[in-house]
Amino acid sequence: MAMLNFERKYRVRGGTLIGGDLFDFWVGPFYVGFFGVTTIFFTVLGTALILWGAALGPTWNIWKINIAPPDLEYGLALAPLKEGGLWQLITICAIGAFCSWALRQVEICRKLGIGYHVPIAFGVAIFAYVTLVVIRPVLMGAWGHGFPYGIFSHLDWVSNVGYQYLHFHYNPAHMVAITFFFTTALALSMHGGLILSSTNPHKKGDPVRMGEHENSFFRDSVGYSIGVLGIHRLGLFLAASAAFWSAICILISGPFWTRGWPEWWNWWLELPIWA
Ligand code: UQ2
Repeated sequence: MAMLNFERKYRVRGGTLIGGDLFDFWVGPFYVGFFGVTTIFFTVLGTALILWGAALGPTWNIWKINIAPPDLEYGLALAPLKEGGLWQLITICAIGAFCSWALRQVEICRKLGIGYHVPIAFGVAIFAYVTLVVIRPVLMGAWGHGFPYGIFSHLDWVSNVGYQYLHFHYNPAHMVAITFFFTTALALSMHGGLILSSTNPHKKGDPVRMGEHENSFFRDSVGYSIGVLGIHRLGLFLAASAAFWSAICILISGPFWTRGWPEWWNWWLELPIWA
């Protein structure tokens, strides 16, 4: 499996963004590259720092381990390691690993001569994470506004920050994000269902059905087919939009709106047409 014959054809030299030929090789099925090395570096260092933070106590209970950001009093300064400094270093490692991974995807795209859709899509997820732990904390003036690294602790953070704005479901960008998440699930289930159904003809031994049957199903049922390429454009748009509006909904909470989100809708009641 490690050396299918198509791999020999596509394992071409070049396309690297940095370092020339230095790390331009494969280990088993994996492309390495300069950014493969930096991914490993940040991942190993970040994981080691998480383990160190966990070892500082008070628990090894996997659900309760917590590595908290610095207190708000530290503002945007570096904090001592045991008082949020570890969180700051782990955040740097996480961003370093995520960006390295995206750039490694770019190098692979360049080798294959294909578009950059995958790294761009992954970049939206990175943007959502960076919004939570860098952009919003910087706009609010303290690293302490980042979320803590821990299973229960990050859930508590989401709940507490939500209640701070009284009722987060009234946040208009949150509404848009949720709508995109639901529509992504709808589109993906329709697509997965359609492909599996056309690949499974009723009679055993019949040839599998392709695009024309797929188009016909939706023409017959809802009067419209978006097409075999179009469904993937729609899927990428819906999923990237879900992540993008998630980032926007938390970004505007604090830096641009500090009161409860239900109150935001007063603009509707205050329209001059009601006077
Ligand atoms: C489709 C098509 C596919 C698909 C799907 C559709 C042949 C294999 C799922 C149907 C999609 C439609 C009608 C758009 C739905 C719109 C939203 C916003 C959910 O037509 O082409 O290709 O997988």
